[in-house]
Amino acid sequence: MTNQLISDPNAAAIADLYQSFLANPSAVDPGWRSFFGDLDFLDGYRGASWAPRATSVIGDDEGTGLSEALFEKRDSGDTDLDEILRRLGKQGGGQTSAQEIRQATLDSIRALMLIRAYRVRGHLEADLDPLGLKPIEPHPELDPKTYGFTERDMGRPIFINNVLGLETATLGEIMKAVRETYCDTIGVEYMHIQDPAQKAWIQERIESIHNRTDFTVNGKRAILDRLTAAEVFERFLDKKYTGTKRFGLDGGEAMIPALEQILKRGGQLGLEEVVIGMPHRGRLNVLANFMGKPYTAIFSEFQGGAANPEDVGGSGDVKYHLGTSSDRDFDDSSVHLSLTANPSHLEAVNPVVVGKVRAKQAQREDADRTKVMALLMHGDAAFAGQGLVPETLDLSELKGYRIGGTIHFIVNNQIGFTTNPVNSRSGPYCSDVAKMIQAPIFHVNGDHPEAVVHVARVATEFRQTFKKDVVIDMFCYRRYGHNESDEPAFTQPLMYRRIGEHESTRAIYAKQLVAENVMTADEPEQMVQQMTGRLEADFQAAGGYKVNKADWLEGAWSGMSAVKGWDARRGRTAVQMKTLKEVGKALTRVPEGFNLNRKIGRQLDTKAKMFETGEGIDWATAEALAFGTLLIDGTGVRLSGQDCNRGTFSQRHAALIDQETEERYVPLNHIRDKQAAIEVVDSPLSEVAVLGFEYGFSLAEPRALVMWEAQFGDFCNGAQIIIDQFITSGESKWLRMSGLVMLLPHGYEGQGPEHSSARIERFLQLCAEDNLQVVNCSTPANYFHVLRRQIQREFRKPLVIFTPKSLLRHKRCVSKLAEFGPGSSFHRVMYCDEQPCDTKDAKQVVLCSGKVYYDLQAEREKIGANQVHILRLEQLYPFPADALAAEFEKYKHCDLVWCQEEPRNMGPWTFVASFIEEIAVEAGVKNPRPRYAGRLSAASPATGSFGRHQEEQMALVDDALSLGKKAMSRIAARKQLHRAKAGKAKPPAGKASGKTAGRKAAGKHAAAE
Ligand SMILES: Cc1ncc(C[n+]2csc(CCOP(=O)(O)OP(=O)(O)O)c2C)c(N)n1
Ligand SMILES: [Mg+2]
Repeated sequence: MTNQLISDPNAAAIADLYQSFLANPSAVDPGWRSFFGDLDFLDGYRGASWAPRATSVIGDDEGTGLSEALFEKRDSGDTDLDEILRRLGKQGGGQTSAQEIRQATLDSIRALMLIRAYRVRGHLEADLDPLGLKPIEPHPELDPKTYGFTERDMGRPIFINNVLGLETATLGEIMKAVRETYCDTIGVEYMHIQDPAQKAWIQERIESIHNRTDFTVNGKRAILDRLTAAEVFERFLDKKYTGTKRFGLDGGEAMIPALEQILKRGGQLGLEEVVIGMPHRGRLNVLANFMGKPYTAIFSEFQGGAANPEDVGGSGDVKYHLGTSSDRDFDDSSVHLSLTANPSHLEAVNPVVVGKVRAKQAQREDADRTKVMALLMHGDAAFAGQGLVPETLDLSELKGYRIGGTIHFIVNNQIGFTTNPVNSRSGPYCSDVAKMIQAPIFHVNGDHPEAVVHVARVATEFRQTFKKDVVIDMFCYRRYGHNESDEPAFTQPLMYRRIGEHESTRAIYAKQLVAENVMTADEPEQMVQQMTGRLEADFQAAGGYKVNKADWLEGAWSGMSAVKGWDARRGRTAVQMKTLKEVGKALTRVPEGFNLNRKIGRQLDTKAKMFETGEGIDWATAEALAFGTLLIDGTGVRLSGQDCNRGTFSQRHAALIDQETEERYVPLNHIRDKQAAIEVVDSPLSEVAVLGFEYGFSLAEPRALVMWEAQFGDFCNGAQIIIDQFITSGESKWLRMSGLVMLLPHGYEGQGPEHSSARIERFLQLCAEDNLQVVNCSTPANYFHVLRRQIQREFRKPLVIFTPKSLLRHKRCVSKLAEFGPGSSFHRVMYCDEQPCDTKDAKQVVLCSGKVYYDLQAEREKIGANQVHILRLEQLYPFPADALAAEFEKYKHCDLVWCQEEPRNMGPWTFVASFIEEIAVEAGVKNPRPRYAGRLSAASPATGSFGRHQEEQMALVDDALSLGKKAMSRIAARKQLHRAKAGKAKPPAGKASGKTAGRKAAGKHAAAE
């Protein structure tokens, strides 16, 4: 059915039809049924309340059907009916005819359809673009004619049952109300929200006041004051540092009074802290005019001054990436602000901010999430284009990640560098993606600062009321090029001609205030002079500005200190046996009446035995011991990742599930009465947003063990921006420590190219200046210690752990309980407890890391390669030079081999080779250059064929255990492979020959080149 039907000359019949529909929907034909059914607002009025209301809300269940209401009134003989009918145009009272009721019903249906259309699509005719680049196209659904109204109908009162706050209104009045509310300088999108209370709240909030706030004189002056500060600051920078990049806010100045409003209104509604994330655009302005960073500090940075004292080190960052924090006081409240440092990568900071907020809410015991809020600013092109935006939005309502809503502020300058909106998004608005979480969206014209401040106020109230994300999309323009040295007319000549002729927001608003007699004609200019004078004075002072205190290790971080030296840094990780057993008990205890899965029950029995005998502690139990012992010490533990409660390999079972009720029981939260809590969160299927969130959490909470686990390690490249731009470089760039742990399942087990490698080589390539810790533990006990070590020192460093898959259930990959107990610690280098021969009789030392150790050990036993000793590098970075040097003392007479499962261009080889050689040279090892034994260089990390995998694995283990072989270069190995392919030679080790690799390698001289 289309709207034309309602304008049919015989449309009065529709009213009859509607009566029939109300009485019995199936009495009308399906087309009409669906038409009336779509009028959900009419459905909403069924009921019996005739009481006056402030405003009726479409979709509200309490109202009365229009025609029913009219009939009810007539039948009840209610005297008010005469009054209504009089207003509806019937003169003289008397019994109302069916014809009149029909006409009134039809008018009402048409009017309500029209009002609804404005609520849904009014934004399409709103005056949003300050530049007026495109004419506003009339939308047919917003035209009264579409509903059968004509000019003649403008003055007739129509019964609208308190919709728009009016019982009856003429079409003229209705049009005025809906156009002011929905088509002025604010366009609202909210009818996609399914929650009736949220929808109703917005409707009432904006319709009752025609979507505008009447600001007081003081309010108006305050808005102009903030606009003046914003504009003059940019102009001043432009004059003093012409051509220097500052990514000015020019054209979007109304953001500054809007942010001010968010804080002020937020403070009144209980807000104590705001964590901010924002891109380059207008950042200096936000720092100076919103966060209160001293102008002198900013000028000093423009003049080449450092943002931190020299002695704290670090590489620093450009000024429009730096974070800062401050306190702002309003009336009776004080709000703490912290702007999160961010990289160039647009939108990458979003999940980091959200994670920080989550941690801070816990610290402030902000159970209803009113005290701490995230405020994210965005560019239009970035918000529409970057995948991190929806991935982060997706976290907003999830139990393990929610923060009670973020306010998003888009500086929609209608351009992204040189890209026009038509090339940067498919949908009509840059904000469309936010509809996926049913966030309300307020589009607003940035040249109307009162409207911008008004929507900031409504958005803040919405967030504080419903604890949900909300979006402000401020249409504005960018007065200059992308940065101040770009020429925008190369690519957008017409737009920039228009901008060139366009007065600034401040100037326009100043004129308005003068016209409204809020101030005298020369006051705006006096405000400009005053601001310029202040900046000039601070500019003069900037030369002598010295940062005397580094902005770090404050607040939650106080008591922490910078790391000194490269020694073992073991921390005290050993735990009393009594405590270990206490945790063990909790791990195997289930509440009375809990319906445990039978297989899990058997696993718990096995676990109980481990603690009884003190033997055979497996990987998952060691991990649980690390968590449990930290919890007892009062350290919170948080782990999130895909399916991480169960564990990808069904090894963890952090939560037990009742088989009848699906209730969850987390044994580690029931160790003893007073303990910290563990939160294990099954994450959505995102890497980058979830890792960013956990990184953010770790920035704000140094005293919890915070971990992210990849489903398989190779998926972590989906989060590469967070790894490269934050985790590995954040401390150096921004002096921000993080103790985040990444658990990355890794290991060659024949599962194909995508489930074998967590790309050890990439992490090692990122290692420098003590920025990361990279470990590949081979025993449960060492894993336990490295997890605990993360909390037991006074500094924090991100920790990357390559975690095992098959070793989770490997008979030999177990530890004794004593290895967790008094006297134990993390080992960076490990040798075998039982060596097959005396060190003096050894001929070869095979160095390796991780799972391949067990393959080497088994094969060595099998073939009796007793003159081969094996050393495991448990920590790859910081490279354990001192520990390895101590080991080499005993093996100076031996050949050195590096064995790995990964192809030669991957895994640790290229990283460790030179370290090993340098240390061996220093230690006086006779032949210090290690020989490579592993897979040949490869484009794909692993083969897809299980058979070929096994052959390769056997070949590389054989190769490592073979004595006296000469090292083979990559080129030589490649040549040999080519010859083998041509049938002229044996393939080199690490490449399957096509038949099972030989077992007689040990002690023999395998063919080299
Ligand atoms: C992930 C990412 N890709 C590319 C860039 C390069 N870049 C910097 S600003 C910009 C345009 C951003 O446009 P918009 O989001 O509209 O912000 P505006 O500069 O207009 O305020 C681009 C493409 C970047 N910084 N980050
Ligand atoms: Mg833009």
